[in-house]
Amino acid sequence: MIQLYYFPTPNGHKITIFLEETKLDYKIHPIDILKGDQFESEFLKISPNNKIPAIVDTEPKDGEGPLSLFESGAILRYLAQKTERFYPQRIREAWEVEQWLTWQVAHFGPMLGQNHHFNIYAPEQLPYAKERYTRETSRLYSVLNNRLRDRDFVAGTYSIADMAIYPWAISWERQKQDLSMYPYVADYLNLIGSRPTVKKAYEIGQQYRRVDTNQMKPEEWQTLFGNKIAEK
Ligand SMILES: N[C@@H](CCC(=O)N[C@@H](CS)C(=O)NCC(=O)O)C(=O)O
Repeated sequence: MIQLYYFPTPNGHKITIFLEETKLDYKIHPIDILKGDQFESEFLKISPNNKIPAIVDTEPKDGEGPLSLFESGAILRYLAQKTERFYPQRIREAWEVEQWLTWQVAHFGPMLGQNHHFNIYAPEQLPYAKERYTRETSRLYSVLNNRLRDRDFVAGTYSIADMAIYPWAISWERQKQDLSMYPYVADYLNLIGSRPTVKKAYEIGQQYRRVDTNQMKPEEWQTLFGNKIAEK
C-alpha cells in the first residue's frame, strides 16, 4: 500500500495521476499546506523540505520495512521502478524520460511556480519579476512545443515525464500564456487530459480543494510564503 501525503496542487496531481494509471493500492493523507500541516513534526520525518507530495510504501520490494520518499521526481521514478510501468526498458528511451523529467523538476516547475507567485500571489506588483518569469515561462513552452512537433509525448511514449509536465502546463492561462502560440502543446494537453485516469486524478483532487488559491487569506499567505523555518 502507498500512503500518499497530498494536497491538490500540480506537484500533488503528478502522483495521483501515476497511482490512478497503475491502480496501485493507495491511501491519501491530506496535508493542508494553507493551514500549515507541512510543518508538523510527523510529516517532516517523511518530507524534511516541508513540501508535498511525499509517500510511504508499506511494502517495498526489498521487504525491509516501510520506505518513505519526498520530491515528486524521485517518487515518480520509484513508483515506475516498482511497477515497471511508464518507464521504457531500452536505455536510450529511458534517458529521454530522465532528461525530460529532470527538465520538468529543475526548470518547468520552479519557473512556472515563480510565475504563479509574482502574477497571482505577490502582495505588491513587481513588473520586473512578472515580466522575467512570464518571459521565461514562454521560453519553456516553446521548448516543449518544439519537442512535441514530431511526437505525441516528450519521450515518445507516455511516461512519468509527461505525468510531471501535464499538471503544470494545464495552468497556461494563469501563467499568462497564449496557447495558440504552442499548438503542439495544446494537442498534448488534450491528449493527456482526455485519459480517464487523468480525469479521475483531478476529480479526486476536487475533494481536497479547500479554497480558491487565487483568494488566500492573509494568514494562509503567511503560512505558505512567510519563509517559515521547519522546526523539529
Ligand atoms: N521540488 C518539489 C516541489 C514540491 C512543492 O513545491 N510543493 C508545494 C505544493 S505544489 C508545497 O508543498 N508547498 C508547501 C510549502 O512551501 O510550505 C517536488 O517536485 O516535489
